Amino acid sequence: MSGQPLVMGVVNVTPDSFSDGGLYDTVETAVAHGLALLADGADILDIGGESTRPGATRPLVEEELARVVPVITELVAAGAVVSVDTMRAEVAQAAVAAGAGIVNDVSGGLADPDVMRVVADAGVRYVAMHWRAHSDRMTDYARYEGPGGVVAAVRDELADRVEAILVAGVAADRLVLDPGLGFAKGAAHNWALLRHLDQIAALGLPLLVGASRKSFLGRLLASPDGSERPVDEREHATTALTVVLAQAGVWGLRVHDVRSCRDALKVLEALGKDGAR
Ligand code: PMM
Repeated sequence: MSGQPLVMGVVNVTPDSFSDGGLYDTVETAVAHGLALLADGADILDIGGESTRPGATRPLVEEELARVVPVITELVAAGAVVSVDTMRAEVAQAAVAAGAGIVNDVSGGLADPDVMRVVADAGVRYVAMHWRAHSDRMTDYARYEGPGGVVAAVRDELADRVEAILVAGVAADRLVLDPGLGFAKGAAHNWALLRHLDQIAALGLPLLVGASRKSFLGRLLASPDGSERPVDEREHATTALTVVLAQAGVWGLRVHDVRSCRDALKVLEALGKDGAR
């Protein structure tokens, strides 16, 4: 089947996300941002209340609920397809009750296995990302020394998650995988995964990729003195990856700037070069 990737716009209702922490951390600013992303052409809004930047500490579950549920309720009422970015069953449950149609679990069910039960019971879509540990210690786990390196490890660890998720009762046609760029991965690991994404796609499930503004792009674009390009100046590199990933046939792109992503996809469409998914 030919088609363009779905564009998932990021709404981080957090004080401390790496890309936009503190910009949309009230219900009003988060909803306004979500509506702006919708106007820019987002297919899905991904609402998150926990920052996963390296070193981040976790919010209380009550804090996470208070951040995301009112925002989801309002954006669903505005007609958005909403995904909730959470690793907690309690939050996934409340989000689904508020109308979220997708649970985006960066831990792929490892942090709180009950998330898989919530997803199975609700029949919603489940994005399961490759993950090894919470953000306060994930850099300790960025080691891939087995044969095949990071690509084989991510493929095999995701295959294990698929098995557990299906056993938990999630339907295979509800499942999307994500290689988890930047999660227990250094820049070289991210590039290797992007170079060999076909090996992850070979698991036979749709892929979501979140490359937008991540620090491996900041490092790629570093100034001669070695300082990383700031987060808000990584958009052109993000757009270049949008083009490459769309042509690789991914199911979805998780991005902060929906407009530039949508523009790039329009160019591909005009050229008849949409990916196959
Ligand atoms: N990255 C972040 C948060 N959630 N979810 C998925 N599925 N894939 C990702 O790559 C991903 C994610 C971190 O980025 P942010 O702080 O800008 O949200």
